Amino acid sequence: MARLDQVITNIVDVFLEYSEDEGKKRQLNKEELKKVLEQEIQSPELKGHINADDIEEAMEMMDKNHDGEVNFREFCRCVSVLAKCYYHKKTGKGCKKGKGKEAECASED
Ligand SMILES: [Ca+2]
Ligand SMILES: [Ca+2]
Repeated sequence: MARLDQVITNIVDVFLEYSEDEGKKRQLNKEELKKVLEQEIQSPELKGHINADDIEEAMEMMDKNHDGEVNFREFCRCVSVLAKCYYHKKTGKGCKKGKGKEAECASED
């Protein structure tokens, strides 16, 4: 598979695999989210932005509609935030903690 094929299928597969573990299917509750972060994020750079050790904060950062669980849309948004953080790190612009608890990246412009 080409690299982007892998990225896209991995995002979907990881979400489906972990979200169907318990509780509502296609929603990650706190326990499921913790497992995703522990097992599917290994790079220290990314762990610095979202960490299973502070699952309350991670959930707050990801759960945009405040229903206590992470749906696929919220999951994708977080993946893209992490990708942007990594991008800015590679290109030397750094990643700053945004307003409130939300870790955001320096904008493109
Ligand atoms: Ca679930
Ligand atoms: Ca939610």
